Amino acid sequence: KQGFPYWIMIYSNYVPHILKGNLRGIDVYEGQGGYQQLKNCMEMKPEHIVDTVKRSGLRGRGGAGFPTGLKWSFIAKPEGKPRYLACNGDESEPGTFKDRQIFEQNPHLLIEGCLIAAYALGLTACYIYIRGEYLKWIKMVEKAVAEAYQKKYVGKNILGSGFSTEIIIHRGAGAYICGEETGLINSIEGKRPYPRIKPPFPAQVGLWGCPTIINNVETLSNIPVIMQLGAEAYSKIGAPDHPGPLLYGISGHVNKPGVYELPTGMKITDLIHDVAGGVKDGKKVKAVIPGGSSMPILRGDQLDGVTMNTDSLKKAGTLIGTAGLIVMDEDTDIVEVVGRLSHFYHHESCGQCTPCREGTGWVELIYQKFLRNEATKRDIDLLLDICRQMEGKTICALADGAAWAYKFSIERFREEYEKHCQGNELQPGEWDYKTKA
Ligand code: L3W
Ligand code: SF4
Repeated sequence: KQGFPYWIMIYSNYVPHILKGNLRGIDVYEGQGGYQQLKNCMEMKPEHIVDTVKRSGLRGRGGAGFPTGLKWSFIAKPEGKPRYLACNGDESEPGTFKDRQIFEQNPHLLIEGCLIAAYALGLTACYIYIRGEYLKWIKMVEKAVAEAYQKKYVGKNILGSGFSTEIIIHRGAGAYICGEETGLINSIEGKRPYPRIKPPFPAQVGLWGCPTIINNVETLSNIPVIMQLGAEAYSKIGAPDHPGPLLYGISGHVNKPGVYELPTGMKITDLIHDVAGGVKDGKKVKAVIPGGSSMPILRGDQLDGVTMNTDSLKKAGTLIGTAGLIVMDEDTDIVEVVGRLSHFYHHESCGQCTPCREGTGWVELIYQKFLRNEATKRDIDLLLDICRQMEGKTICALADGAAWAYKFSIERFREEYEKHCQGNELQPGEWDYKTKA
């Protein structure tokens, strides 16, 4: 909202596709050509839709950046079993707040995306899973779904096509782990949201043992856009390795925090200085986390020329995640920031895997020691060792994301950790981790 007139001034040649202003009411949405793509798709062969999404180059917007068309093509089609869609709107990653803009401004775009996916993949029902704290947005989406039912876009024999599917809204209850796709499946099934071991992937064995496609809210909202523009035109928006419109959520020490829709591949420095109005009080950037708290942190002096797409971010040593940029100014205490995150990961760990359950708790205690200025340099290496024990050794990516937050902040800001150790020498007999390991 805050950024809308601002970026349009700078990037006047970019026409928004997703956040086009308030299209909440179905009449307004239809007035702008809404649900036309669903009608067109129902005249097409389902395989053609899957192929179009594949050729568009769309990658998942929920964190992993997995190619959407490829995921759709993995769906198993066992005889006699229904297939489902689960739309992941359990937006909970620190620094990520873009899906709620879609719920608020353009919920019918998401619903149309779900319905096109349902038709293309022959799905019996679509579950839209929304985090419990988003009560205001849940009500908005509920209203939009009721409108879509009334107009016969959802339900039995949609628009007389013979195709039927249902949309069910499911509320979360406040746990981050419900956003992990298999935790989300368990949650919808009414179970404790413990992530499941993969494989089998949900596309083979998902809700109630049936094939289930799980896509993020923003990913599904891109589907009508692809069908309207065509795969070729869509693939030319933004960076070729990661094309399309992207919702950048910019927070932290910037003058104009907010959600901005722009093409992928924007320079991080342009996003901070032009789009988000620069750093508060003219200060310098010390650090940026580019895609939600689980993605590796970058130093301010690493940002030159880095753009928001898979290849460029990989080269810089990080990932795009949810494109939620957390900007930190020169006065930020990185140890304090990561210490705060250590509390988050410990609190949100579901506790199934020992390295995650014990590791996140142990790490939080060590950060508390740093923040009391009681840590020694040995604790820095101890943190790195715990990260090694956590990473790649658990059922889901929560432990990896946590380990990355600690590990990369040490690798890239070791001097900040050492500052918290000043004056605290190793006691005689205390094991010097670095020299003995
Ligand atoms: C069938 C195969 N399907 C992969 C599917 C898989 C999933 C997708 C990506 O984590 C990210 C993570 C976190 N047959 C398949 C297959 N798939 N191979 O492709 O899979 P994966 O494992 O790379 O990622 P993931 O487990 O889904 C998601 C990051 O998100 N993150 C952010 C979370 C926060 C939000 C939010 O608030 N909106 O999303 C948290 O850590 O780092 O990279 O669908 O089934 N052979
Ligand atoms: Fe649970 Fe952590 Fe294991 Fe994920 S890694 S399943 S959150 S204990």
